[in-house]
Amino acid sequence: PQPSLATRLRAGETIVTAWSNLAVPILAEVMGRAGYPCVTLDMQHGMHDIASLRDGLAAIALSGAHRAVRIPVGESGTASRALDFGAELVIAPMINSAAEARAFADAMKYPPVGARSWGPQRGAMLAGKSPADYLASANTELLSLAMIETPEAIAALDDILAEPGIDGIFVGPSDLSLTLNKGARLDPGGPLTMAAAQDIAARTRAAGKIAGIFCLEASGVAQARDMGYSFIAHGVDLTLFSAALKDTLARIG
Ligand code: 3PY
Ligand code: MG
Repeated sequence: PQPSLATRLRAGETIVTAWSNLAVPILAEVMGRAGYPCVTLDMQHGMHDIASLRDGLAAIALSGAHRAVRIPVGESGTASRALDFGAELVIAPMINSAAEARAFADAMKYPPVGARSWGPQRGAMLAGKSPADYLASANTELLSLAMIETPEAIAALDDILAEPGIDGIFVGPSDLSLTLNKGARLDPGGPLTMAAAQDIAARTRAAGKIAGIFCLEASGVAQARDMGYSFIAHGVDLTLFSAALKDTLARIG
């Protein structure tokens, strides 16, 4: 069988994930079939709900790509459901303290690391695992990434990284720029944001954990990889579809 997402990331591979906003399971599958090694279903700013998560995760599995989910702010219970439905990696937005990281980790990991409740029938089915095999591998194979997108989170970063149930972080450069600039402007590719991203990657790698980031521009992917990021999001279905339509209309003339 294909190596797990956790195995690939821990081996140092760079994984670029497509970003599914439109909550159309077939589109998520199409992104996987196009060659993305991973597809992330976004429940925070994207339109996914529990039903599209259920069907979207199955559709991604059909494409052979890895399955990731971003949950809404403060919804640790949804992190457990995403895992139960077959997510291999969950991103939690706006984690600003060790306590918030621990609440997320508790939902992601079975005892003794956390307090996740048992019931992963669908997740085990998509992973092709028996309940016993699923339990034996879940805490190490299913990854929890805490989003770092405020100065408070940067100040708490070492404590967040010290949480045993947190496998890594994921930088949101838009919110990070908005909060670093105290709401004055969005500047996700600006020097202040990029310097913070560089520092966050270095501290995360020093802690032996996975560094992830969202890239708005394709050119940002190589830059992020050079900073030490290995789980990199680029390519939003809504944006890509709109650009392709405009391109087609332009070529019709
Ligand atoms: C951000 O840039 O703030 C994000 O959350 C990216 O999705
Ligand atoms: Mg954000």
